[in-house]
Amino acid sequence: MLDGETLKALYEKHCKHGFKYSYGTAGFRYKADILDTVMFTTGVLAGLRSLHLSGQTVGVMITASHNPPEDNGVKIVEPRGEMLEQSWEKHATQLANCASESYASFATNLEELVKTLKIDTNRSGGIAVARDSRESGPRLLEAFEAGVQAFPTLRIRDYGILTTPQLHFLTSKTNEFPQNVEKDEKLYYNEFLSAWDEITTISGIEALPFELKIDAANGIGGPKISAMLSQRQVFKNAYEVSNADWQNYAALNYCCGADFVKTNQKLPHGIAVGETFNARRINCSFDGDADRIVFYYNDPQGQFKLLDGDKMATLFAKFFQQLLRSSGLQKDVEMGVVQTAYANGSSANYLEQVLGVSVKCTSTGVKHLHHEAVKFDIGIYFEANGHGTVVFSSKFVELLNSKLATDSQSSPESYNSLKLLSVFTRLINQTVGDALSDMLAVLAVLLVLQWTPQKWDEEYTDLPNRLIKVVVPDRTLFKTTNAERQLESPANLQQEIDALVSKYDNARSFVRASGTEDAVRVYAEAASREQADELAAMVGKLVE
Ligand code: 16G
Ligand code: ZN
Repeated sequence: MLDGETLKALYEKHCKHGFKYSYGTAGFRYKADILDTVMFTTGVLAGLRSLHLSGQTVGVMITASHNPPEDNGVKIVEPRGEMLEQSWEKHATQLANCASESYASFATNLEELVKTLKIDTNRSGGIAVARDSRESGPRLLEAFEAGVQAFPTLRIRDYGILTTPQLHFLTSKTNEFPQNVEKDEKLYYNEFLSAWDEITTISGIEALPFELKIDAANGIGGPKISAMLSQRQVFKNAYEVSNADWQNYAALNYCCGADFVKTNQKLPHGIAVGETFNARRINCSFDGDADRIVFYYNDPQGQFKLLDGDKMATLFAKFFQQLLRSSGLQKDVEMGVVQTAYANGSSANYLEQVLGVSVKCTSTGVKHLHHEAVKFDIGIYFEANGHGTVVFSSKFVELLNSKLATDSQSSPESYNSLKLLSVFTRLINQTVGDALSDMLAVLAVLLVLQWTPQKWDEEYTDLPNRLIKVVVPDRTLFKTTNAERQLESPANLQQEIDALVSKYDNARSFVRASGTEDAVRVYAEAASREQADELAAMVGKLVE
């Protein structure tokens, strides 16, 4: 470990005083100009984490996702690509707050951590770091790297600008693959494109039978999706990337991107609707760091129709259920869908009543959903906002492989289904929700089923819903229970909400404090658009 004098000099160069930080739903996220201290301590903490995990490489992503351009943030990724182990979040928060107080306080806290976590600071370890396209990224990276220098035995690999899921993927491959395999973007593209190639072979297509429009939120997903799709002839002339101006910092997430489309339930800037209805036209929006995606189309009446995370979860559930049946595996494999309170009531109803699939509800944030999803053999998890993926248990993958090895004599239908299931375990980025891989997976399902976006949408009809944001003096007063569906405090507020909800048809509403913004969110759904809007507004008034 670095001597005190040198560490202090680095601290003084990068740290400022007087702020209070908290490692929230997706790491630290604030206005970029107050983040230097946090970046420095996150460098130290990521180093500690790697040393604690016997020197395995830990990932770090500098991003504020769908937030406005002046924000930034940072999150730590576990060696296998998952979110930081929950018990370490408090260490991250504490170290940042001590550093924000004084060097002495920071140094004492660091010493305590090393001691209580029994960390051997002389061993070697590794950090893989990347950032999204924000202007503040390079400055914050510098503060982060200064923090990592606290442990001179650590190697840093700086990947430059990546999407968040690319960083998760490369972190996990760094630990999984031998040293002589180059862990770079090529590895990432090859992984998903080679699975995609099998889909095109199985479906026998030479050209994508969709007109695909991609809104890249003026973020890093734009150049990355182009780099990916341009490698395959099948996409030639079939897609167009809009809002791809990732070097125009101010344009990031502005009037475009997955969050804008989901929240406003309308087309983003830069995506126009054709004059005439085209059943094969499909649009999608990424968020700024390309870990979320939502799809949408305009129906024959010209009406905007959203295909969000719930629609993706239900599409995958239906598809995998069919494949499990036709391959004779449905009795051996447990499939489930994990959602949050934001999932549309109709989607849960469709999954449980129509498909007969088990549904679990967790708190918001990928780490909660992922944790529940890995309990299934096929765990499908999506937040309504488009953040999600599918995870497959190793037991399931082994079963598939052994069936594929022995079942080639069985019916062609069953063998084909086994093959498709196997391809999907490779087409989907299991480490985390990934706009690029999710996009390919959704297109693949539509191709195999020969469905149009409208056909996909017709499986069930969303209940009209409204999400609003209410700024309150102290959002920490809002404490929830039952996977955020009910309030515990402030006292009596839940009863008042329940009383309101009972006045509307088929209605539901809940309130929770945001983990990424200083505000409280109110969600309401009901039988009609007017009722949903009115209910959201009424509950919003109660909360104010
Ligand atoms: C973060 C979460 C996202 C969640 C959102 C909720 C991760 C990687 N990201 O962006 O999943 O939907 O927070 O934001 O977990 P909110 O707490 O402000 O509503
Ligand atoms: Zn994101």
